[in-house]
Amino acid sequence: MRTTRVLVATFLALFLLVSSSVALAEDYVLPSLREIYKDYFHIGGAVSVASWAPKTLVSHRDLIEGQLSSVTAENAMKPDYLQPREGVFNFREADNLIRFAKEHGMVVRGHTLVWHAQTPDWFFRDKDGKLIYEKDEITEEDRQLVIDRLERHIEAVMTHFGDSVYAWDVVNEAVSDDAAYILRPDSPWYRILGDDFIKIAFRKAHEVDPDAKLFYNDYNAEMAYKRGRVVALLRDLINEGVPIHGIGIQGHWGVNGPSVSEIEDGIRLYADMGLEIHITELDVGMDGRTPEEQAERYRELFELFKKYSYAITNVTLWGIADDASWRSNDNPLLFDRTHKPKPAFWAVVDTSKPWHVNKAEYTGAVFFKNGAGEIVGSLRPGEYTVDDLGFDLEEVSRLEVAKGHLVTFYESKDLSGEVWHFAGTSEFSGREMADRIGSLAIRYVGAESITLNKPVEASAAQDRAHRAVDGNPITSWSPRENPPYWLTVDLGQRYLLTRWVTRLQGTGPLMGGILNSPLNAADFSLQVSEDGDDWFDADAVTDNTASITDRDINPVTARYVRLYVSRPTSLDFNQNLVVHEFEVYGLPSE
Ligand code: 9MR
Repeated sequence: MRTTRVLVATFLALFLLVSSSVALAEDYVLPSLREIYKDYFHIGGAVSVASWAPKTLVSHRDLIEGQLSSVTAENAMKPDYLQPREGVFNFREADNLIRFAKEHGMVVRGHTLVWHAQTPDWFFRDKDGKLIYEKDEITEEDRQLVIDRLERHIEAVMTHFGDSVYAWDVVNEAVSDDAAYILRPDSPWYRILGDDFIKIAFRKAHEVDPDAKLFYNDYNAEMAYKRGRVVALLRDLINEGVPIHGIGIQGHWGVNGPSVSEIEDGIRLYADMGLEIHITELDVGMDGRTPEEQAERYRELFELFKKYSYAITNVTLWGIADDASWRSNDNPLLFDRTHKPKPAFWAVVDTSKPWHVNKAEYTGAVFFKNGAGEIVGSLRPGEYTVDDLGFDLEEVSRLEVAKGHLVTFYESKDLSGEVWHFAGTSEFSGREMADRIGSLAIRYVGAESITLNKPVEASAAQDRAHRAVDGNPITSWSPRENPPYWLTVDLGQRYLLTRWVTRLQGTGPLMGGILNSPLNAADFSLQVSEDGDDWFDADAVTDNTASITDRDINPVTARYVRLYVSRPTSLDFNQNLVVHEFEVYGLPSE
């Protein structure tokens, strides 16, 4: 109880601080990740400038300018683009990017000098035009020819760009996915030069530009199945005095994996070797999950990156918006196809709060609409008197309150007297109310469920009932006989309830986190009570198949809440209910 009071006091104090700077939110300015992360690391993005790819430098320019402090050419600095034929260089598109970066005070990561892919054949042909790596016998002359080309490419490219490129992926993706080999055996570089090509490349790069930061870049470099081989390679290079400064962890991930702890183990490993770390190609595919789940995943990842920001100095996304991503079908980026910020973007804006709270602080937490459904006004969290709303309350006939928020109207101008609470979407008669309202407050209700670890009582499977409120998405309460089933939580004091969430069978490890399933609870309600005896429905869900339900309710005061399940699945013959979490959100009520 005491903790709750303290929390509420802290919340109110923060709230008052925020409210002094609130304004009408309609004209919101998109926050800039570059600014938000400037004390942690560069925020980068892969940009396409190559003539055969959609040019995001043009089509996504506003976002690139607004969000990034680092850019990487998605294709235009790869060997096939820069030197399509021996001695014929094409720097034009890359130079455009460099010019753009200079104009905007951004750094440039160079990607990539040596790779098995996107490298033209001529690098590997002997003087008779035969592919050297296909020959039965590779002569010393063949090897020397390839080494010369490798070195000449590095020299020409790095000399051309000079200090305009601050870090280079010198070698890309050389390590094998197969435990039988350290290095990928199918790479033409490896087939001709063996292990040597990596050392030769780094030494040459350092010779050409001793100030450039030189990186080894790879996918899955953080993952347990592969990182042992990457570490072995890097150790070898370091022990031999090869100039290498950092590891590029690409970060082509998904909502389902790899786990944050696996990534953290990888990051720690490289940080402990004294290497600088760049996350070079971050994108997080949906894996069939919801945008909210993708947001939560991005939030966790950026929290992790901040924790290791002593070693991580650049976090580059592999693109800007989902319409121009190499994994476009999996919508892996922070902006959607129409270039609007996604929940994932808002999650990254401040990793200490849920995405929807960050969003509401910028775009508005309450939208006031008229009879035609047009927005009359919108307000950020804060306190207001009716006189300084900037719009006419009488025109309003509908309220839309952002998830997790509560708007309270007060009779008098100093937030006192009779009160009216609203959450979610509600009808609101501005014409009737305008005369009765003096002030209003818009609050964020809190990130923590008020059922968390509170005492529970269940109709069945009592010994496991606490698992529905333990905050652990893996464990569950799972009664199997004689529905209806119910689970009561004693909140310990009265709360004003605004929202409830259920995480059902489909969210669990056995179901692999799917969106919908007939095995999810079908008919159930949130019941509330002041005394634990008289109950009524605060909200009811019917014919549900969703794995997660997340619902705003008309604010209601209660000391006890109950999840009441009348149909445990959509299948008549199946009575098995699985509830991983039963969450309720609200503010302590006096
Ligand atoms: O995003 C790049 C895509 O436009 C190219 O068609 C592709 C060709 O290989 O390369 C993509 O970028 C890759 C990067 O250079 C290295 N790591 C994996 C990236 C995604 O495939």
